[in-house]
Amino acid sequence: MELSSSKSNEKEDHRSDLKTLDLYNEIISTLPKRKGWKSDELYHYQGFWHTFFYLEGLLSAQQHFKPQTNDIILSSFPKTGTTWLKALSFAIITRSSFDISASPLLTTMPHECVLSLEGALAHNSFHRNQDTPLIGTHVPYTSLPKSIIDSGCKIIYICRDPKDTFVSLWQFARNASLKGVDSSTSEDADLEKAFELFCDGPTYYGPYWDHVLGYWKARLESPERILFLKFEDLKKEALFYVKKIAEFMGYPFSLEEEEKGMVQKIVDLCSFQNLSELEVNKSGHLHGYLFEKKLFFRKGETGDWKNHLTPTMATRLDQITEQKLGNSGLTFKA
Ligand code: PAP
Repeated sequence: MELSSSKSNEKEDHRSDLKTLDLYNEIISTLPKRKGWKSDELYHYQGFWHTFFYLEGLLSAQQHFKPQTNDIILSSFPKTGTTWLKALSFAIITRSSFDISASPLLTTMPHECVLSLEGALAHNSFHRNQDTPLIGTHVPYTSLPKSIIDSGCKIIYICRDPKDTFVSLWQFARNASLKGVDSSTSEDADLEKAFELFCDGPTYYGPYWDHVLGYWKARLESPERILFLKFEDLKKEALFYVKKIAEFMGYPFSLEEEEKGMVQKIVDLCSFQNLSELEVNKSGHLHGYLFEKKLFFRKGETGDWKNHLTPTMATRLDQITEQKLGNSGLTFKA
């Protein structure tokens, strides 16, 4: 009896899931779209460009996601330090449950420790790992589910010099294409074409500058709710920022922990050198995705744009940054 009723509930759920997907398809089909630099179509929704998969997830999150009050949202534009921020935040939060030598980060990729709101979570009916309050997202501030804004849960945003962000994104897309993630031709992954699209806006979650500005403005209004970080600062002063992240999240280090070198241990555990050398991050694919995990660990440096962009390209990106962020007080000066 119990079994059959739960089976019929499952059937009901499945039917309503399918109906909802139909509805999302219908909404998405009405949106302006254009081709991205790979073969995917990008859809323009609430001022930003999205791929179908993540947009479906976003629509679902906007409709269904219910945060817990202690949730902490780790937000970023792609390739600005998401994996690093996830690793650091996860290590900070779990340090009292696991010795560093037994950290789940040694056996689980950061993206699998902290799931994505519009990715893995949305596409799995928001089934949560109750052990962690951390949720990752690339969703722009103005498109975050109202439930997240209303709940007042904390948000940590990380951004990065747009020149390095673009190069990292381009390299990732290019390498993913070469490994057969899609059948795009080399022309599709062409640097100049990718560059033009990045500058104009139609790139995953772009325009980049509007994404950053959305969180920057929100942070100016609610500094107690939003912590705004830069990849470059984290590189320069990791210890300082790890302490800052821990305090902001409500997991500050005790004096005793500091004396025992806990902050440094977390910095070391989550360093590019350490994470990129772990077998779990070197081999296999991200669970549920076609991406190889190693693609998320390329160089982990600042200033790699100098090896890829022409001076004209660099100047153009700097000019757009100046024009878009000029009055905001936010800069990416070295
Ligand atoms: P995502 O948004 O798709 O998850 P994200 O993690 O933000 O990607 O970006 C990957 C970049 O972070 C890569 O930069 P690069 O292409 O310039 O090398 C990657 O190497 C870098 N990265 C990943 N882990 C770390 C880390 N622990 N420390 C510093 N940089 C890192």
